[in-house]
Amino acid sequence: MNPIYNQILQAKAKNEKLLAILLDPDKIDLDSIQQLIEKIKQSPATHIFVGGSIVTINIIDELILKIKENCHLPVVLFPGNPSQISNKADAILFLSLISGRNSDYLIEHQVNSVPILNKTNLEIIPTGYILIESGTETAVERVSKTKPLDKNNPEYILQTAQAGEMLGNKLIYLEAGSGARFSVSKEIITLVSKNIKIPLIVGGGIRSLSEIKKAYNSGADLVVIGTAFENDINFFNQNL
Ligand code: 1GP
Repeated sequence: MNPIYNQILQAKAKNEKLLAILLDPDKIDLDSIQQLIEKIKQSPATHIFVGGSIVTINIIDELILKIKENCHLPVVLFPGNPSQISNKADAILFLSLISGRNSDYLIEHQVNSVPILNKTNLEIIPTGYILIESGTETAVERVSKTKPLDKNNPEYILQTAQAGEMLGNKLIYLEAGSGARFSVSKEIITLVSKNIKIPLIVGGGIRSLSEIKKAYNSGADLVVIGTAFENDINFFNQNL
């Protein structure tokens, strides 16, 4: 039961770091998907996340089927709203935007997605999603109409993460936002990772292999890379 989450827990216990490549269906050209998948297979990625804040073209099912035909990595949905749920994936990060105070993203979308989820076999991984200020307004902020947490108040960020853990979330995701100017600082990652027991995901604005390493060394269990790989499919050609 819960194979994907258990694999994340086992990796954390062994201090093996995980890497997810985030594919935003809006930015994928299905005609060149083969080449993209080959690059993912050559990369150190352990997971593929699929989703985005605004997905306008509904190609999620098709995209996941193409990935599954060619690659064995687990596909995990990272949905911006219930329309992005696909039963072709393996699991879903069941996100609650606990940094915000917009009830739609705290509980409403989750309630609305239950009838859809009940028709799937997706592994559901409850995830406390925390948006942190990163220099400019990001899509998550715009779409969710919530304010990110102040990066200069790490104690409050930690308190939010701990509340997420106490509520029963299985993962905490520290998010600077896609294409963020500043990724989550090593001080914040260190503070949160040392003071929660559940695995920690970090993403947003990570653009170099040294930044990935920095996040790992600070205590991130899984790092998410979206924009950097979108902009350059040879991003992982160097060794981690
Ligand atoms: C966004 O954390 C992810 O939700 C990835 O961000 O696109 O900046 O890598 P980037």
